[in-house]
Amino acid sequence: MSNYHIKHLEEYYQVYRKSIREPENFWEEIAEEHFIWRKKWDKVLEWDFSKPEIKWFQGAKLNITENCIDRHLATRGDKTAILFEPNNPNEKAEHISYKKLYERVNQFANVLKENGIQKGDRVCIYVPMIPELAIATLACARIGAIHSVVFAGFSSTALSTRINDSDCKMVITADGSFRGNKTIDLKGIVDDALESCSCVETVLVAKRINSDINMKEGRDKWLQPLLDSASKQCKATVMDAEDPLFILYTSGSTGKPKGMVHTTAGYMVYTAYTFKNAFQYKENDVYWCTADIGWITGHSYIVYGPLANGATTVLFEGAPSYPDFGRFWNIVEKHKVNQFYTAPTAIRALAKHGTELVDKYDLSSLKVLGSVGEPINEEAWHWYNDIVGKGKSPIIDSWWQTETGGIMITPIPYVTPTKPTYATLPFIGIQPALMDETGNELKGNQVEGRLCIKYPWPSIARTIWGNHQRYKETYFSAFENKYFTGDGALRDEVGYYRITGRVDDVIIVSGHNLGTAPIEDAINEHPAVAESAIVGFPHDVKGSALYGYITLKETGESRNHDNLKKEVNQLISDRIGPIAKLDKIQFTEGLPKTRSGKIMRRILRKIASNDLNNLGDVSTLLNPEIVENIIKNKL
Ligand code: 6R9
Repeated sequence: MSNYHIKHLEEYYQVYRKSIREPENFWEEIAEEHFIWRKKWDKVLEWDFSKPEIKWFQGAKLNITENCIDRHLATRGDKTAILFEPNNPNEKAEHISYKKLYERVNQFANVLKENGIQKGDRVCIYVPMIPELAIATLACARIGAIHSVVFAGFSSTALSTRINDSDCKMVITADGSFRGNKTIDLKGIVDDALESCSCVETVLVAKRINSDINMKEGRDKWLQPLLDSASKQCKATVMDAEDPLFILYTSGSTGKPKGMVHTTAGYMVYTAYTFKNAFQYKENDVYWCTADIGWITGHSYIVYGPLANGATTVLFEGAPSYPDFGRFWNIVEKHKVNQFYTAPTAIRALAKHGTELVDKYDLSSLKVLGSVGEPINEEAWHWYNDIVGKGKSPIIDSWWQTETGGIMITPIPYVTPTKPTYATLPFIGIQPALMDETGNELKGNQVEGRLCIKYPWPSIARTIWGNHQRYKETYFSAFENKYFTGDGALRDEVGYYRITGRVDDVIIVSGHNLGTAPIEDAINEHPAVAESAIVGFPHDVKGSALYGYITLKETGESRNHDNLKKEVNQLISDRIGPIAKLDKIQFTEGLPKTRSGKIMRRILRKIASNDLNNLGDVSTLLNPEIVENIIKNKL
């Protein structure tokens, strides 16, 4: 079938050129051949980045769940759709077939309807990584309700802000969640949040940890009895191509979180197509993405992309460290995982514990290793490539964003030769541009600038919920007629892209623009270093100077910190140049991270600049306690 599954580099270039020369014809062919529609479109694309307005497949009618579930029933009814691996390794894994998924999604959808949810209503899903999370998400899509999944590790304040911002009528949650050997009182957090949310009428509660919780009369209902008595048939609501499918909040550098709105048809087409190619998924492969469905990575590449291809997708409830740091590899062996997709932060955390826990398991099923979320530093890349992949499973370092809906720059495994720390080539249909500060596009290779996209792709977010003006200002105002990503990147001599970090993290030292990624990359090459983050702080002469926060590997061996500092600066000097040497180096036990594993350089920057009264909300961090610790030991 034409162009759907790319198999070699020449084909990539050929299909890429076609997708750029005739984008509408290209996407129309993909949409026509690989999805089911209640009605086809009248127009493939209409767009104007100055408004901004983007519409794909206008006039088409469809339901995404018919594409993700119903159409597979005839050929894949008994195939596992979702493979649930519980937190506790001794609890049995659950194989949910496409047929079973169909029934469970329909039952859930009927429960939503019976509880007053209609097309267009917003439903907040605050559920841990258990099957109900994916099923609730799909159930909303079945009846055209707009889901807003909030990561079930967020605080009650973060939750209530998100519920109120999009006026959710219902919250779906669980009594609690497991995380390693701990439990979290989710329902308690929901109760707190709802103190300040008058829009919520109903709370559906899944039972997971069997804890004793309060149920508010008239508002809270146990989910299971409702599901048990619901019909296994639920007609899919027919949606317009541009009807919102979901809202997903992403934090801005300032102000309240942005509710990115994704719509139905374009999102479906692009996530399915990227999934198939970026992971080279083949029928009967077992695919596992370790992200939480609370992030875009989970939406696009645990739920929608894999299911639209009839894939088997693993849903893991637990943590990489439980019962020990070999858990990921244990699961790969147990379920014979073929494609494995995780984040650099996880790779670094696991690499810290050596190779023994990897070597213990049979990882021969692995064919593709993916990385997403942050720049992957060279050392982590090699560890992943050599130790986990044994040099035979290509790494796809995939760059994309909540706003882009799907993978934008990535190697295609077994097609694009990989290069450590490089996301390599634009995906089919993606037209990147590097811009200088004055708004000129940098043509040719061996240039570095701000990363923009020149032309719409099907899964670009269409707006920010309730604030189109902010959408325009954030993404379409920095550079005329271009989507601005907020990231910096360079293009090497063969046209490969390397993401150098957020542009707001760029540090100007004595007039030189320095990205965070290459410097951290050099530091992390030191055998004693586990992780590092660098930020700028004001300096009389240089304008800004560099402050490095470094965590060390747990080797047990005691190291002389003064020597280490010298060695680290020597490495930076060798790899980048003396200009990038650090003025201050603080060794710390951890780095502040977001729940999705991104280092919060904003907080580190404030600490380095002594701006301690202005740290902002640290409660949504993974490890808020580390902030105090870093302040106490600051230089
Ligand atoms: C999918 C996701 C988006 C930001 C993005 C960039 C960083 C993501 C990356 C990467 C370098 C990669 N990022 N993937 N940086 N290399 N392969 O993570 O979405 O949570 O919205 O974050 O993450 O800075 O702009 P989101």
